Amino acid sequence: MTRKIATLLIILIVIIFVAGPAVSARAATELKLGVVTKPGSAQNIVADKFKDLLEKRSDGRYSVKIFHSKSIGNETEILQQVQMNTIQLAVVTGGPFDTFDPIVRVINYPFLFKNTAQVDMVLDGPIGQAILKDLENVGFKGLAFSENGFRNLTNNRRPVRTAADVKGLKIRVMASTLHKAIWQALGANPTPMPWPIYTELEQGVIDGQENPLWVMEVYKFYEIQKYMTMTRHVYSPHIDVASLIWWQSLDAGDQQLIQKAMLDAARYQRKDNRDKNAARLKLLKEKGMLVEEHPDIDSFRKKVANLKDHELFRDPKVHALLEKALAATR
Ligand code: EAX
Repeated sequence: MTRKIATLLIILIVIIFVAGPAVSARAATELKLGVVTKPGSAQNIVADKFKDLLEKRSDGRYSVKIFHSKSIGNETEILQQVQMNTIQLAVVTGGPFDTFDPIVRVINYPFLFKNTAQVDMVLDGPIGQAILKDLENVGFKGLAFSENGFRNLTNNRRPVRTAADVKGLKIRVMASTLHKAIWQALGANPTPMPWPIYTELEQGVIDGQENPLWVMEVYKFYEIQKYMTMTRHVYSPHIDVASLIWWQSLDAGDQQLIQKAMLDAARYQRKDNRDKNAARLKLLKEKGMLVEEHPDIDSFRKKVANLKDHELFRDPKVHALLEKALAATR
Protein backbone atom coordinates (compact mmCIF):
# COMPACT_ATOMS: atom_id res chain seq x y z
CA MET A 1 0.00 0.00 0.00
CA THR A 2 2.59 2.51 1.07
CA ARG A 3 4.70 1.36 -1.83
CA LYS A 4 1.81 2.09 -4.20
CA ILE A 5 1.40 5.54 -2.72
CA ALA A 6 5.10 6.14 -2.97
CA THR A 7 5.10 5.10 -6.62
CA LEU A 8 2.17 7.39 -7.36
CA LEU A 9 3.94 10.23 -5.60
CA ILE A 10 7.05 9.67 -7.64
CA ILE A 11 5.02 9.66 -10.84
CA LEU A 12 3.32 12.91 -9.76
CA ILE A 13 6.63 14.51 -8.98
CA VAL A 14 8.00 13.46 -12.34
CA ILE A 15 4.96 14.95 -14.08
CA ILE A 16 5.09 18.21 -12.19
CA PHE A 17 8.80 18.87 -12.17
CA VAL A 18 10.06 17.13 -15.25
CA ALA A 19 7.36 16.72 -17.89
CA GLY A 20 5.54 19.96 -17.02
CA PRO A 21 8.44 22.35 -17.55
CA ALA A 22 9.65 20.25 -20.47
CA VAL A 23 6.35 20.80 -22.26
CA SER A 24 5.95 24.48 -21.47
CA ALA A 25 9.60 25.20 -22.13
CA ARG A 26 9.42 23.85 -25.66
CA ALA A 27 9.83 27.04 -27.67
CA ALA A 28 6.87 28.09 -29.76
CA THR A 29 7.59 28.59 -33.44
CA GLU A 30 7.56 32.34 -34.01
CA LEU A 31 5.80 33.59 -37.10
CA LYS A 32 6.44 37.10 -38.36
CA LEU A 33 3.46 39.05 -39.68
CA GLY A 34 3.76 42.43 -41.41
CA VAL A 35 1.32 45.35 -41.70
CA VAL A 36 2.26 48.87 -42.75
CA THR A 37 -0.31 50.60 -40.56
CA LYS A 38 -0.35 51.54 -36.88
CA PRO A 39 -2.26 50.00 -33.95
CA GLY A 40 -6.01 50.57 -34.22
CA SER A 41 -5.93 50.37 -38.02
CA ALA A 42 -8.02 47.94 -40.04
CA GLN A 43 -4.99 45.80 -40.91
CA ASN A 44 -3.85 45.69 -37.29
CA ILE A 45 -7.26 44.55 -36.10
CA VAL A 46 -7.00 41.53 -38.42
CA ALA A 47 -3.42 40.87 -37.33
CA ASP A 48 -4.22 41.09 -33.60
CA LYS A 49 -7.21 38.79 -33.95
CA PHE A 50 -5.21 36.27 -35.99
CA LYS A 51 -2.43 36.26 -33.38
CA ASP A 52 -4.91 35.73 -30.60
CA LEU A 53 -6.74 32.88 -32.38
CA LEU A 54 -3.67 31.02 -33.63
CA GLU A 55 -1.77 31.19 -30.35
CA LYS A 56 -4.80 29.85 -28.46
CA ARG A 57 -5.82 27.21 -30.97
CA SER A 58 -2.31 25.85 -31.40
CA ASP A 59 -1.92 25.52 -27.61
CA GLY A 60 1.07 27.78 -27.78
CA ARG A 61 2.93 25.86 -30.50
CA TYR A 62 2.90 29.03 -32.56
CA SER A 63 3.53 32.60 -31.51
CA VAL A 64 2.90 35.53 -33.83
CA LYS A 65 5.06 38.64 -33.82
CA ILE A 66 3.43 41.60 -35.52
CA PHE A 67 5.64 44.15 -37.29
CA HIS A 68 3.65 47.34 -37.82
CA SER A 69 3.91 51.09 -38.39
CA LYS A 70 6.28 50.68 -41.34
CA SER A 71 8.90 49.01 -39.11
CA ILE A 72 9.76 46.60 -41.92
CA GLY A 73 8.95 48.84 -44.88
CA ASN A 74 6.02 49.86 -47.04
CA GLU A 75 3.36 47.50 -48.39
CA THR A 76 5.34 46.62 -51.54
CA GLU A 77 8.41 45.84 -49.42
CA ILE A 78 6.33 43.77 -47.00
CA LEU A 79 5.07 41.67 -49.91
CA GLN A 80 8.61 41.15 -51.20
CA GLN A 81 9.62 39.86 -47.76
CA VAL A 82 6.70 37.44 -47.78
CA GLN A 83 7.78 36.14 -51.20
CA MET A 84 11.22 35.45 -49.78
CA ASN A 85 9.87 33.98 -46.53
CA THR A 86 11.78 36.57 -44.49
CA ILE A 87 8.36 37.09 -42.93
CA GLN A 88 5.69 34.41 -43.12
CA LEU A 89 2.47 36.43 -43.17
CA ALA A 90 1.07 39.81 -44.11
CA VAL A 91 -2.16 41.78 -44.23
CA VAL A 92 -1.80 44.15 -47.18
CA THR A 93 -4.17 46.50 -49.04
CA GLY A 94 -5.35 45.23 -52.43
CA GLY A 95 -3.81 48.15 -54.35
CA PRO A 96 -0.08 47.33 -54.09
CA PHE A 97 -0.74 43.71 -55.14
CA ASP A 98 -1.48 44.74 -58.69
CA THR A 99 2.16 45.08 -59.67
CA PHE A 100 2.74 41.52 -58.39
CA ASP A 101 -0.27 39.90 -60.04
CA PRO A 102 -2.59 41.74 -62.45
CA ILE A 103 -5.52 39.48 -61.53
CA VAL A 104 -5.94 41.52 -58.35
CA ARG A 105 -7.05 44.50 -60.46
CA VAL A 106 -10.37 42.74 -60.90
CA ILE A 107 -11.44 43.37 -57.30
CA ASN A 108 -10.00 46.91 -57.29
CA TYR A 109 -12.09 47.82 -60.32
CA PRO A 110 -13.91 51.16 -59.89
CA PHE A 111 -17.58 51.03 -58.92
CA LEU A 112 -17.59 47.23 -59.15
CA PHE A 113 -19.41 46.63 -55.88
CA LYS A 114 -22.64 48.39 -54.96
CA ASN A 115 -22.70 47.22 -51.35
CA THR A 116 -21.08 44.92 -48.82
CA ALA A 117 -23.49 42.06 -49.60
CA GLN A 118 -22.04 41.99 -53.13
CA VAL A 119 -18.53 42.25 -51.72
CA ASP A 120 -19.02 39.19 -49.52
CA MET A 121 -20.72 37.23 -52.30
CA VAL A 122 -17.87 37.84 -54.74
CA LEU A 123 -14.89 37.63 -52.37
CA ASP A 124 -16.19 34.55 -50.56
CA GLY A 125 -17.27 32.86 -53.80
CA PRO A 126 -15.47 31.44 -56.85
CA ILE A 127 -14.12 34.80 -58.06
CA GLY A 128 -12.41 35.46 -54.73
CA GLN A 129 -11.10 31.91 -54.69
CA ALA A 130 -9.70 32.28 -58.22
CA ILE A 131 -7.81 35.41 -57.14
CA LEU A 132 -6.37 33.83 -54.00
CA LYS A 133 -5.34 30.78 -56.02
CA ASP A 134 -3.69 32.85 -58.74
CA LEU A 135 -1.41 34.48 -56.17
CA GLU A 136 0.46 31.16 -55.93
CA ASN A 137 2.01 32.01 -59.30
CA VAL A 138 3.89 34.86 -57.62
CA GLY A 139 4.90 33.25 -54.33
CA PHE A 140 1.93 33.93 -52.08
CA LYS A 141 -0.53 31.59 -50.45
CA GLY A 142 -3.76 33.65 -50.43
CA LEU A 143 -5.53 32.93 -47.15
CA ALA A 144 -8.42 35.37 -46.84
CA PHE A 145 -9.83 38.80 -47.63
CA SER A 146 -10.28 41.27 -44.82
CA GLU A 147 -11.08 44.89 -45.61
CA ASN A 148 -9.91 48.41 -45.81
CA GLY A 149 -13.36 49.35 -47.12
CA PHE A 150 -14.96 51.65 -49.68
CA ARG A 151 -12.61 54.50 -50.50
CA ASN A 152 -13.61 58.18 -50.36
CA LEU A 153 -11.89 61.28 -51.65
CA THR A 154 -10.59 64.03 -49.38
CA ASN A 155 -8.83 67.23 -50.44
CA ASN A 156 -7.86 70.64 -49.24
CA ARG A 157 -8.65 72.78 -52.29
CA ARG A 158 -12.39 72.76 -52.86
CA PRO A 159 -15.65 70.88 -52.35
CA VAL A 160 -15.98 68.08 -54.89
CA ARG A 161 -19.48 67.18 -56.01
CA THR A 162 -19.03 66.07 -59.62
CA ALA A 163 -16.11 64.48 -61.45
CA ALA A 164 -15.44 67.86 -63.11
CA ASP A 165 -14.48 69.27 -59.70
CA VAL A 166 -11.58 66.78 -59.53
CA LYS A 167 -9.81 68.36 -62.49
CA GLY A 168 -6.17 69.11 -61.77
CA LEU A 169 -6.22 68.06 -58.12
CA LYS A 170 -2.97 66.47 -57.04
CA ILE A 171 -4.16 63.22 -55.50
CA ARG A 172 -1.91 60.73 -53.77
CA VAL A 173 -2.54 57.16 -54.94
CA MET A 174 -1.21 53.79 -53.79
CA ALA A 175 1.50 51.92 -55.67
CA SER A 176 -1.09 50.56 -58.08
CA THR A 177 -1.19 51.05 -61.83
CA LEU A 178 -4.97 50.69 -61.77
CA HIS A 179 -5.45 53.33 -59.11
CA LYS A 180 -3.26 55.69 -61.07
CA ALA A 181 -5.27 55.03 -64.24
CA ILE A 182 -8.54 55.67 -62.39
CA TRP A 183 -7.46 59.12 -61.22
CA GLN A 184 -6.00 59.96 -64.58
CA ALA A 185 -9.34 59.09 -66.19
CA LEU A 186 -11.07 61.32 -63.63
CA GLY A 187 -8.89 64.26 -64.66
CA ALA A 188 -6.79 64.46 -61.50
CA ASN A 189 -3.04 64.56 -61.27
CA PRO A 190 -2.37 61.24 -59.49
CA THR A 191 0.86 60.88 -57.55
CA PRO A 192 1.87 57.39 -56.36
CA MET A 193 3.27 57.47 -52.85
CA PRO A 194 3.69 54.79 -50.19
CA TRP A 195 1.87 54.94 -46.87
CA PRO A 196 1.81 56.96 -44.57
CA ILE A 197 1.14 60.39 -46.11
CA TYR A 198 0.20 62.75 -43.26
CA THR A 199 3.25 64.98 -43.68
CA GLU A 200 2.80 65.28 -47.44
CA LEU A 201 -0.83 66.32 -46.94
CA GLU A 202 0.08 68.72 -44.16
CA GLN A 203 2.81 70.38 -46.20
CA GLY A 204 0.63 70.58 -49.30
CA VAL A 205 2.89 68.39 -51.45
CA ILE A 206 -0.42 66.79 -52.44
CA ASP A 207 -3.93 68.29 -52.40
CA GLY A 208 -5.75 65.16 -51.43
CA GLN A 209 -5.95 61.41 -51.05
CA GLU A 210 -8.55 58.68 -51.00
CA ASN A 211 -9.16 56.07 -48.34
CA PRO A 212 -11.91 54.48 -46.25
CA LEU A 213 -13.43 56.33 -43.30
CA TRP A 214 -11.37 54.58 -40.63
CA VAL A 215 -8.20 56.09 -42.11
CA MET A 216 -9.47 59.67 -41.77
CA GLU A 217 -10.20 58.93 -38.11
CA VAL A 218 -7.20 56.80 -37.05
CA TYR A 219 -4.67 58.93 -38.95
CA LYS A 220 -6.43 62.19 -37.96
CA PHE A 221 -6.81 63.47 -41.51
CA TYR A 222 -9.59 65.74 -40.22
CA GLU A 223 -6.77 67.94 -38.90
CA ILE A 224 -5.32 68.54 -42.35
CA GLN A 225 -8.07 67.84 -44.92
CA LYS A 226 -11.09 70.12 -45.23
CA TYR A 227 -13.32 68.42 -47.80
CA MET A 228 -14.51 64.85 -48.06
CA THR A 229 -16.62 63.38 -50.84
CA MET A 230 -18.31 59.99 -50.38
CA THR A 231 -17.22 58.70 -53.76
CA ARG A 232 -16.91 55.02 -52.75
CA HIS A 233 -15.10 54.68 -56.07
CA VAL A 234 -13.17 51.52 -55.16
CA TYR A 235 -13.79 48.85 -52.61
CA SER A 236 -10.41 48.11 -51.11
CA PRO A 237 -9.89 44.66 -49.65
CA HIS A 238 -6.82 43.54 -47.78
CA ILE A 239 -5.42 40.29 -49.01
CA ASP A 240 -4.14 38.22 -46.13
CA VAL A 241 -1.27 36.14 -47.43
CA ALA A 242 1.37 33.66 -46.34
CA SER A 243 4.72 32.94 -47.91
CA LEU A 244 4.23 30.05 -50.34
CA ILE A 245 7.71 28.67 -49.55
CA TRP A 246 6.83 28.48 -45.87
CA TRP A 247 3.29 27.23 -46.53
CA GLN A 248 4.53 24.26 -48.51
CA SER A 249 6.75 23.21 -45.60
CA LEU A 250 3.75 22.81 -43.26
CA ASP A 251 1.75 19.65 -42.71
CA ALA A 252 -1.93 19.62 -43.70
CA GLY A 253 -3.11 19.95 -40.10
CA ASP A 254 -1.20 23.15 -39.48
CA GLN A 255 -2.17 24.56 -42.86
CA GLN A 256 -5.80 24.08 -41.91
CA LEU A 257 -5.31 25.60 -38.47
CA ILE A 258 -3.62 28.70 -39.86
CA GLN A 259 -6.01 29.12 -42.77
CA LYS A 260 -9.01 28.91 -40.44
CA ALA A 261 -7.53 31.37 -37.94
CA MET A 262 -6.97 33.92 -40.72
CA LEU A 263 -10.45 33.39 -42.19
CA ASP A 264 -12.04 33.89 -38.78
CA ALA A 265 -9.92 36.98 -38.12
CA ALA A 266 -10.90 38.41 -41.51
CA ARG A 267 -14.62 37.81 -40.95
CA TYR A 268 -14.41 39.37 -37.52
CA GLN A 269 -12.63 42.44 -38.86
CA ARG A 270 -14.94 43.00 -41.85
CA LYS A 271 -17.90 43.17 -39.49
CA ASP A 272 -16.05 45.34 -36.99
CA ASN A 273 -15.09 47.80 -39.72
CA ARG A 274 -18.62 48.06 -41.08
CA ASP A 275 -20.20 48.43 -37.65
CA LYS A 276 -18.05 51.47 -36.92
CA ASN A 277 -18.61 53.48 -40.12
CA ALA A 278 -21.67 55.50 -39.07
CA ALA A 279 -19.95 56.73 -35.90
CA ARG A 280 -16.84 57.61 -37.88
CA LEU A 281 -18.74 59.77 -40.33
CA LYS A 282 -20.37 61.59 -37.45
CA LEU A 283 -17.02 62.16 -35.78
CA LEU A 284 -15.38 63.49 -38.94
CA LYS A 285 -18.16 66.05 -39.31
CA GLU A 286 -17.87 67.04 -35.66
CA LYS A 287 -14.16 67.54 -36.22
CA GLY A 288 -15.02 70.06 -38.91
CA MET A 289 -14.71 68.21 -42.21
CA LEU A 290 -17.16 69.38 -44.86
CA VAL A 291 -18.69 66.19 -46.22
CA GLU A 292 -20.43 65.81 -49.57
CA GLU A 293 -22.50 62.74 -48.85
CA HIS A 294 -24.36 62.57 -52.16
CA PRO A 295 -22.00 63.48 -54.98
CA ASP A 296 -22.96 63.02 -58.62
CA ILE A 297 -21.65 59.46 -58.83
CA ASP A 298 -22.80 59.05 -62.45
CA SER A 299 -20.37 61.75 -63.52
CA PHE A 300 -17.57 59.71 -61.94
CA ARG A 301 -18.79 56.42 -63.38
CA LYS A 302 -18.90 57.80 -66.89
CA LYS A 303 -15.26 58.85 -66.80
CA VAL A 304 -14.00 55.42 -65.75
CA ALA A 305 -16.47 53.33 -67.75
CA ASN A 306 -13.93 52.43 -70.44
CA LEU A 307 -11.24 51.23 -68.08
CA LYS A 308 -12.08 47.60 -68.70
CA ASP A 309 -10.71 48.04 -72.22
CA HIS A 310 -7.52 49.56 -70.83
CA GLU A 311 -4.26 47.67 -71.43
CA LEU A 312 -4.21 46.91 -67.69
CA PHE A 313 -6.91 44.33 -68.41
CA ARG A 314 -5.49 42.99 -71.66
CA ASP A 315 -4.32 39.65 -70.22
CA PRO A 316 -7.13 37.26 -71.33
CA LYS A 317 -7.30 35.56 -67.93
CA VAL A 318 -7.66 38.91 -66.14
CA HIS A 319 -10.16 40.20 -68.67
CA ALA A 320 -12.32 37.08 -68.41
CA LEU A 321 -12.42 37.28 -64.62
CA LEU A 322 -13.30 40.98 -64.76
CA GLU A 323 -16.23 40.22 -67.07
CA LYS A 324 -17.39 37.59 -64.60
CA ALA A 325 -17.12 40.02 -61.68
CA LEU A 326 -19.00 42.73 -63.61
CA ALA A 327 -21.76 40.23 -64.43
CA ALA A 328 -21.98 39.04 -60.83
CA THR A 329 -22.37 42.58 -59.50
CA ARG A 330 -24.60 44.05 -62.21
O1 EAX B 1 -4.71 51.40 -45.03
O2 EAX B 1 -1.95 53.18 -48.82
C1 EAX B 1 -3.17 53.24 -48.62
O3 EAX B 1 -3.88 54.15 -49.06
C2 EAX B 1 -3.79 52.18 -47.80
O4 EAX B 1 -5.16 52.26 -47.88
C3 EAX B 1 -3.18 52.37 -46.43
O5 EAX B 1 -2.47 51.21 -46.16
C4 EAX B 1 -4.13 52.58 -45.33
